[in-house]
Amino acid sequence: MSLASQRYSVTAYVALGSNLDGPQGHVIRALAELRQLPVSACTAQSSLYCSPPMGPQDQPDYINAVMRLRTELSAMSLLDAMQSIERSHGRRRQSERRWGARTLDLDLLLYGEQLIRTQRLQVPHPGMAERDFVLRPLYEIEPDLQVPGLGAVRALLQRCPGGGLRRIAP
Ligand code: A4P
Ligand code: MG
Repeated sequence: MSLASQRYSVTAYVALGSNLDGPQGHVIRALAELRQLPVSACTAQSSLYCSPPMGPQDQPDYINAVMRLRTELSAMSLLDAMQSIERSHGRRRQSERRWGARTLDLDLLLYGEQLIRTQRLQVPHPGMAERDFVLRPLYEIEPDLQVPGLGAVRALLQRCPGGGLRRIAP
């Protein structure tokens, strides 16, 4: 770990997903943009994965990945920054249906050990334990991770039904 990242105090995990308009490009650019967040440093990045859609099946496959950061941003400031990146990728929430196609979805999976349950932000992200496209990349970058309130990522992954996920790029 670099000197710069040692002074940051919270470890956060962000999940990325895209299935519209050249999804691999959206995810690769968003990973680069997350690396540029203020008072933050990326400490690990998973491979890219391709996964069949969870939810409505009449939509393209997704590209997914997970990034680990150390950050001095508050959880809310980090969410603000993530939503600003989503908007810059053309994300328009009003025209979307639940679990429907999107150019870029950034979900805050974990923020330190914190359990956050506000209307605007829920951490750990609800549903992460049922999503192999979240758990596999998370396990790849940190196999011994303990998810606050949910247990070992290894055990969560073993219990999670496989959904045809494929690793496509390092
Ligand atoms: N919000 C609350 N907690 C969080 C958090 N931890 N991280 C709030 C991010 N946002 C959080 O977000 C709606 C609101 O959730 C935000 O305004 C924020 O204040 P959203 O991104 O519009 O919707 P969502 O919560 O992500 O729910 P939605 O639309 O049901 O999408 P999902 O659940 O993320 O599912 N299949 C595959 N294979 N791979 C995928 O990545 N993704 C989806 C989208 C569907 N199917 C998929 C995939
Ligand atoms: Mg989201």
